[in-house]
Amino acid sequence: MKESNRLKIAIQKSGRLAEKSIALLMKCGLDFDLRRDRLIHECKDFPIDLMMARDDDIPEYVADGVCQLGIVGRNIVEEKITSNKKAQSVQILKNLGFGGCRLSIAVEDRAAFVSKSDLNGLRIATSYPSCLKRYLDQNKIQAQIVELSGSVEMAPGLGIADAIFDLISTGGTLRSNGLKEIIPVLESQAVLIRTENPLSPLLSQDLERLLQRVNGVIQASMSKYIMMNAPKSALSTIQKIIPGMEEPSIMPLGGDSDRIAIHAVARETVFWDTLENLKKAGATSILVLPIEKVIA
Ligand code: PRT
Ligand code: ZN
Repeated sequence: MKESNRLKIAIQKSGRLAEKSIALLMKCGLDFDLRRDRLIHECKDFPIDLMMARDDDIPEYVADGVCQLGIVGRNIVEEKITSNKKAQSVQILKNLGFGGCRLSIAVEDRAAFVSKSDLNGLRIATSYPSCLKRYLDQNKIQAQIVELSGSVEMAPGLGIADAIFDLISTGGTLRSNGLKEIIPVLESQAVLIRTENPLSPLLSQDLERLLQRVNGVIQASMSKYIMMNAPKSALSTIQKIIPGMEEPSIMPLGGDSDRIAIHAVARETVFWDTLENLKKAGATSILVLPIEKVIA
């Protein structure tokens, strides 16, 4: 395939990952004119075009080199890689921190289930037959795979399966269908994928620039800027409490030689209990601020 001098990234046209994929790219400073109902949207200020696709097609587009990049759920990538040799030429570059879910095995609430071996002889409904087959083979379980394209959670109620292997996020769908999760098999979230085909030096350079921005946006979304006042003697305790803290800035507080101001970047989520522990250690006026961009 003839290589253009612009990158192309495939994202889901509509569905659970669509909005967040666009939001991520926009946070990376890419600006698209999305008003018209088109398949391809040109980015105005970066040499990249957006290709709108069904999520199931994205790994193949990237493997074929139709697009060099794609954003899709890890669940889809794993299914395509296990079922289709061609799709193996796709590389996962990065977890993107949204679209979190898991592929799990679930059975009816009333089913007695003690261990994996209880799956032997059951009919398991799924839209992910290759991932399920891999799991069953790896665990030497003999079960029948019932392939369905949707509404998998209804299969036990309809009497066409004894168990299901499907995506779960909150578990609400399972509960409302009288099912319970018994074995989580694969954790998934949206991932950035690239083709393994070599890129021209120009495209490689653009890809590097884009990746640096994606890393910056993801790091910023996980990081917080924390400011507080505290007794000097509490500094080492406070350093242990803040998750993923880098070297803090320490400043004297006017009029009080025993107290200092501490400013620090926490590289992980800051929960309420962290703030409560800081307060217990003597910190006051604690402020936690979002960080918009990070560049190392
Ligand atoms: O049209 P297209 O083919 O592009 O989209 P699609 O309809 O196949 O996919 P879509 O938009 O439903 O999902 C896209 C991706 O979102 C999936 O491939 C996952 O990577 C991710 N994702 C995250 C989910 C869920 N969470 C999720 N909960 N995909 C589906 N679900 C479904 C699940 O199948 C089940 O029916 O939601 C139900 C369970 O949800 P809970 O919250 O009740 O447990
Ligand atoms: Zn789909």
